Amino acid sequence: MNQYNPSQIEAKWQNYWQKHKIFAAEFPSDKPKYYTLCMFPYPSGSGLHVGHPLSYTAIDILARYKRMKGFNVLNPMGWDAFGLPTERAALREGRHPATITTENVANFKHQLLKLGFSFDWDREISTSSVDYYRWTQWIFLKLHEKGLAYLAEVPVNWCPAQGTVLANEEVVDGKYVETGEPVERRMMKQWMLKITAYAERLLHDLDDLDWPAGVMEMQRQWIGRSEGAEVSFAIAGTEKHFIVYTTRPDTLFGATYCVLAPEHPLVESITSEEKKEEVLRYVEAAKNRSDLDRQASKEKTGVWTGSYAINPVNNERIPIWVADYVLSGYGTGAIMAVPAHDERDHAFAKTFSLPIIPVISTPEGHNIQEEAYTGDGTAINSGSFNDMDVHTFKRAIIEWLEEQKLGTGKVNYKLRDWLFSRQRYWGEPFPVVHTEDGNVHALPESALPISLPHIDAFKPTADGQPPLARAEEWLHTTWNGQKAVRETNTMPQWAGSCWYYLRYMDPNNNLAAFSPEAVSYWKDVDIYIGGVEHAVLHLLYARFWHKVLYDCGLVPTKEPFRKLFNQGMILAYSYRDSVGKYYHPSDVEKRDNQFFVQGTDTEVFSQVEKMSKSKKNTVDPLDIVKEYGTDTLRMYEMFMGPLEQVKPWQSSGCKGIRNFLQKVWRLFVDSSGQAKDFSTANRAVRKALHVAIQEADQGFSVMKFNTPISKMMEFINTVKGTTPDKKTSEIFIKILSPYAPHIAEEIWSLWGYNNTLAYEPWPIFDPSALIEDEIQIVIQVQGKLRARINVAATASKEEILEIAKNHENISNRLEGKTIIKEIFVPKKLINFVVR
Ligand code: ANZ
Repeated sequence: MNQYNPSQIEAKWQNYWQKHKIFAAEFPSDKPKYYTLCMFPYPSGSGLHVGHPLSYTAIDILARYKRMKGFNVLNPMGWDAFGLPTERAALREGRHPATITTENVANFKHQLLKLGFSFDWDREISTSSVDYYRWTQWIFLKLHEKGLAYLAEVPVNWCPAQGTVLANEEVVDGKYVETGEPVERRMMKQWMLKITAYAERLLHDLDDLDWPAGVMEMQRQWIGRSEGAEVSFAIAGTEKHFIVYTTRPDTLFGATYCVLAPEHPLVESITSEEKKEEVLRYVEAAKNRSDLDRQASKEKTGVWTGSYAINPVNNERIPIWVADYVLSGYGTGAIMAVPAHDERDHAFAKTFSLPIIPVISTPEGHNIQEEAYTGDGTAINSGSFNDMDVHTFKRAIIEWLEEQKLGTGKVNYKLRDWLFSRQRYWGEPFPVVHTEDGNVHALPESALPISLPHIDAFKPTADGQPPLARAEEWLHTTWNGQKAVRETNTMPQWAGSCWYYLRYMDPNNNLAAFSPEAVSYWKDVDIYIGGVEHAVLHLLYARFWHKVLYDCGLVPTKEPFRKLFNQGMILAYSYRDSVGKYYHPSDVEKRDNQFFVQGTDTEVFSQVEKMSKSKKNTVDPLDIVKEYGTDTLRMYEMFMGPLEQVKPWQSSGCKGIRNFLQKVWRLFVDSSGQAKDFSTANRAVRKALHVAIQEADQGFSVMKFNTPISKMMEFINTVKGTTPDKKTSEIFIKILSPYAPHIAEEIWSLWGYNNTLAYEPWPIFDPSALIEDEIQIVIQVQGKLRARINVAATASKEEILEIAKNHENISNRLEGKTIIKEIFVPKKLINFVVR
């Protein structure tokens, strides 16, 4: 075997690792733990593309490094296997979601095994397996026990074509993002989780996390804490009043009208006879608009109710309007409008010619009739509060409102409770029954698991019941002797991923979700890597469940993921003709710097885009493995650029890495496939080696993997084709091993080692190796050359003088004399002038 032959080497080592369970995490263990985690994949029908291994490779390299550093590493993999896309595929293909899931998982696993990741496959989990989801149901019971799960009639996004409700994030412009099918608003009885009870902690505990600033900011925005006041407005000529929420109580004197949300309970009773028809029509129309839509819309619409409110600070009568830019689900569903200082109110006031009165001083030249002023300033037109700065004013007016019993200070959150049920089949059944008397009962733990029954029709029933209503036998049960039916909604896909990192700690436990011993050893995830698209939902939901489990005394840490890293997306070149049709890159040729469909005159244009089947630009990692080998694929993914950067894939870029690995091979392996003889130590080579160790060490602390690879390349160039000494060679193979583990294991074994190098101690960086080669210094006495000395290039003046004075040719000339001058020319010369 004189050639570097990755396909042979790689299969051999992958089998070896599997067979000997080399990467099984120890438990119990005396070693310190390190828990690395990639966001587990959704096993879709299209398999992995070269974007997936990016984060897996980075985590794998880190996991391998930590093992060599003496940690007991937990590096697991599993499947986020429930969910709507599989159910849709099942409908399309006329097959069962369970069958499709099994097939897709097998395909994903086959691909992952070929990529040489050091996962502990004995800990593999799947959220759709009953051994897993019985514990998801168990956690639901905990939530229910704590009053954090409840049924409520809520407005939902109902997609008639899919026959299910959708999450807010799944609806854009009134359409289901996956299919473009229309979505309407409906009131439905749904399971809700009270995530709002954790709003303050979810916000506060962000401060202790080592997460990307952008992700934390997105969570802060999503939680949306604001401080302000609730203020009571009387309705003129009645005994009634309503309460508004405002973050700017300091602008109360500038309120020139009020607005109720169309859904506000007072709308009907305060609307005057003449206005009734118009108002009702408006309220009806608003029903079909989503909150997002209502907020985003620049055009302001609304209707006057015919009634007036009394502004509590100046007793002015101001009109009460109904408008859909005020949402019923936020604050109190009613506002005081201050057009001078709020952009939305300003736009509305302009549309309906309502007065705009400034109450905060504006900068020179600002025309308040043309544009709202939202900045700071001092109070004007505000009675006895005039001249106060806004911050003092805010505190003072809240105090005054509280004294007058007209209002109170108030903190609000944008965060809403989590709509936790779906009218779908392929999800976790709720451990809940409904008895004939209309009561709802959470089942006891002993009733778990509630298995998902096998049914073949996944569309909701004709009367709008979820598909599980068809599972007659499963559906009917009893509760304390009473007839009962099971809950037919299922949990959303987010449920399974809320706690999977805990199950990996103790995946085969069938008496508990995880043992207290396992969780007290593994604690939390040391580093979690995944796409930034999960910045809010998954990461917020998982944090919420973790905190509930913490409150139940079931986990020892307040937060699940100590450090988070977002890898950048890998894009790919796609080719499209002038009418928008995509072509596979292999069907495209380049002529005169232009691209054409092979053998035709149809010009195509190249673009860098997200990889997708429809754009024909996905690259299968196994194709790269076939052509170049897994080690090359792994290293190229890391060498493309900083891990967090978005970058385009170029298969041809693998050639450089492949050449590098070929050089490594030839350096250590002779033409008969035997390890070459080592040579003697060389200072320059040792320096290049330690530069590479240093760069690798620093890289691991910040997830930087491209520059360490270039230092390894520099090492190979410095070596210039002669095998270094034994120690240097072994250290080099060790630092290469996390990146290109197969070739490293092979060379290691050619050196006669029988064991994997996965647990060999990681080399220790030696800063002295970086010291430049020595320099020569000329020493004179009375201007005459008397000696030459070699010193380290970094030696100080004092050190050099010391060495010079002790040199035998010098010391005898200085003896009995007095040095009157020491002439020192750095890096060159010393001249002692004596008397
Ligand atoms: C008067 C005012 C004057 C306001 C001003 C702002 C600026 P955040 O920060 O998002 O909490 N608001 C209150 N409830 C609302 C609802 N249900 N739908 C739409 N808007 C609502 O914003 C709170 C501000 O948004 C509140 O403060 C209120 O307008 C509006 F110069 O009150 B403000």
